[in-house]
Amino acid sequence: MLRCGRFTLPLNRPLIMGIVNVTPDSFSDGGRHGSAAAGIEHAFRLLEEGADILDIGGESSRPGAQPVGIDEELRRVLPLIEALQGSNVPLSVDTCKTEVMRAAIDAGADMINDINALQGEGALEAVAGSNAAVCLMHKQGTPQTMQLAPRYGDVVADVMAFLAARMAAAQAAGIGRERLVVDPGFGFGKSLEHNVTLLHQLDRFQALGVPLLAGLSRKSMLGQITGLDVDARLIPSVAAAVIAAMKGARIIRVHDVKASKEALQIVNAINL
Ligand code: 7PJ
Repeated sequence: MLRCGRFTLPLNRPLIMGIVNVTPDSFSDGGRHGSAAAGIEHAFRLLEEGADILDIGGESSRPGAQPVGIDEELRRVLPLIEALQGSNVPLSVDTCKTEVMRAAIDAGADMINDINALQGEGALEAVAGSNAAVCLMHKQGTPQTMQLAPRYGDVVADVMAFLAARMAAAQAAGIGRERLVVDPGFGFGKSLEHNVTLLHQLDRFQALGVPLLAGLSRKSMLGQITGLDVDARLIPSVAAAVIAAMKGARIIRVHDVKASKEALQIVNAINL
């Protein structure tokens, strides 16, 4: 079970987290959802397709992306939180800014998805004073520089040690384990070999004892393997989602909800 704001989520089967980007420079939708109205429309489509959670993001974290200001990020994200309040699925907000976390939680967000694992000033406290869930993700470096020269001793052990330390920090700040999710952060300061090793050994992360989130949808590792452009990575993305689910991921973060859901129905039927 995951305590997630207004919801308590059963995690006996993998849940689909649908990605709602409200950024003009999003890596894989070219900014087609760059306005609040377009973002809301896209979110409703993902709900119709069967998304179990929506992940609303107002700042692109693709490699090389430029940061956005607090006001601009709030202008992008808050209208969606408000418009989607009645939709009866948990609303996650993808942000690493403490001010955005606070405002999002006040507006009704059920989960904070922080690619910076609450390492920002005041971030632990912003989440601790709520009942929101939080996803603690690993990355090496910053989106501006992370793909230049990623280095690890043992990538799985290093990423697990980081996540264990952030779980301890979160719990020390008063965020109970029942609100924690962890994520190895595919593509965030990782070479193709690192990403492949993490996916191959994803089951090891279950030892951390909290639900595991995996985000592989349309990522460049899939392009490196197949040679396909970002808009043509549906089938590789679904294959990666299936592998992640079979290795124990309990939340799968995807752009293509309908196809992912159909594929995971088969995984669920076989795992029963
Ligand atoms: C992830 C994310 C991920 C979590 C992004 C993209 C880049 N949050 N935000 N995990 N990726 N928790 O979608 O390609 O892998 S943005």
